[in-house]
Amino acid sequence: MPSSSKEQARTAYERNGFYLVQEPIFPDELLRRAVDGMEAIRRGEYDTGLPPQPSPWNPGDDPNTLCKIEQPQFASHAIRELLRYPALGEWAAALTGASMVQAWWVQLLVKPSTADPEKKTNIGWHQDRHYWGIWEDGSELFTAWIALSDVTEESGPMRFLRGSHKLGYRQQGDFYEQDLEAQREGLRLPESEAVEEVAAILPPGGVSFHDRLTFHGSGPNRSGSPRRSLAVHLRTQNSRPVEDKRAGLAQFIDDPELCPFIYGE
Ligand SMILES: O=C(O)CCC(=O)C(=O)O
Repeated sequence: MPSSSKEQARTAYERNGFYLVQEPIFPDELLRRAVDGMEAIRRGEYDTGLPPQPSPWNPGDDPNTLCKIEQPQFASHAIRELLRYPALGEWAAALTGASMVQAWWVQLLVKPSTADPEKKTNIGWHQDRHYWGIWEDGSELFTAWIALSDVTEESGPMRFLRGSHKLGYRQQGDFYEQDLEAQREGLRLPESEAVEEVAAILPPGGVSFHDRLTFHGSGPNRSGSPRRSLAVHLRTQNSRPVEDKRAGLAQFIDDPELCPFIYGE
């Protein structure tokens, strides 16, 4: 990427609290193997010999509910390779100006296509910071959300509230809330801040990046095929676990095989 476009991308990321890379940054063949790896994990097959971490969705669970599996890279060589693909770290560093970027936690997400609201496939409005109390306040933390299927308006794309990262930590929001409209009404954002909702429309291999304070959520998938992604939670050199403890979501950061440094180091 020429340095002038990098600078523009960084300025847009800082202004909006998210950035969409709407062209594939991974080779097709690697994407195909990563999708196969995701499906193997969903069947309980782990080619590394290691299982993922305890997860809300487990092999054999209803395929028509939201599938969320924690640390899938533990269990799949192809997913490990995808995380290490240089363009991912290069984008992460370009947007933040970081000298080091580490992938410290990953979530596999499959949102099935269903018209049944009982299946609870929505993801409620939230700021990731709400779930990341293990990190010292002010730590530079963000997410790369890798699309592994075509993410269209019909497939329940992630939606961002533009500029909401500037509102600071609001101590509101819930990943598991299903009624996004009512929840958004109740967010109690300052009236002076008109926040616009932006859908993260992405091709397979496209990536969206968002700040830990940017409100986001997603509605139902009505596309007829599953929406597949990996949410890769990242940190820069400007981050530290509380009391430097290796606990909770920060427990694996000293293991670069499982939590790779994707830029610098
Ligand atoms: O996949 C979604 O719709 C939301 C994912 C999410 O909350 C995240 O990546 O932080």
